[in-house]
Amino acid sequence: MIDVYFWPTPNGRKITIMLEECGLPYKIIPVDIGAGEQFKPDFLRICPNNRMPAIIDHDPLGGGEPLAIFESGAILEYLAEKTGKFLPQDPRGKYAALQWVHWQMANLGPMMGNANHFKNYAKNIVDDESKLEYGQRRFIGEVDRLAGVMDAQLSVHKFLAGDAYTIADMITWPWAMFINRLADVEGGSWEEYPNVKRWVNEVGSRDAVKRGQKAGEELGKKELTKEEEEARRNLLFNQTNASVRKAREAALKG
Ligand SMILES: N[C@@H](CCC(=O)N[C@@H](CS)C(=O)NCC(=O)O)C(=O)O
Repeated sequence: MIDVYFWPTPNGRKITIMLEECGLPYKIIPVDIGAGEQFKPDFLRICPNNRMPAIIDHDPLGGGEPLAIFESGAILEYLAEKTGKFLPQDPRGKYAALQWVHWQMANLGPMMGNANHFKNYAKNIVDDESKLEYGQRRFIGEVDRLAGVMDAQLSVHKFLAGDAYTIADMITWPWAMFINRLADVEGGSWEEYPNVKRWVNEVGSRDAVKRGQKAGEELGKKELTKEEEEARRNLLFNQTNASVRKAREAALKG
């Protein structure tokens, strides 16, 4: 059994999609990131970065004690190695996929996260919206560029790593499915990225992807009051070493 420390966000869904694709049994352990559960000592002992997702595999590859892993890219690589699925074994095929896994982790995810922040959240935080203009331009421009990079790749290949569906597609899809809404200032158009659109629909039509996307969705559906929303913003968008030190020290004491 694999415990998945999870909240229904794009990074969380990468893991449920892969587990569904592999048919591995798993149990969702909710980590309500808006309520601060990512700072609980039990979670920090698994994930020192206070971010979900993370997993504990109770029947790990190589045997022995349960194995804890954080960072979605490392988790997907591990699950691919454990099952022998969705990551080719030959060096060319393997690195064709892994380069896109790292591209998603280092580029698409962080840039879309920041574009989303500046476009949709930051206006509730700053006193003067004109202060957001540079951040919006910078991150929306980067998302547009990255969507173009993906589109070029998908104009000559069926999937990101070539002919085969791999963890590169699973790690990228939960973000790329809404890239049209973040890649331009108006938002909403797929016109510039027809090949990404084709691939989003194709990957999204897989039964395992649909199940992985739906898993745990009820967790994020609670209606919040204005005060609760503000408290969540304060918690999520004001983190520093000093603000998280106490939680980290408590976790280390164990
Ligand atoms: N690079 C990490 C990113 C994880 C991440 O940013 N998770 C967010 C939710 S999507 C989180 O846990 N946020 C909690 C917080 O900001 O305190 C991964 O891919 O696993």
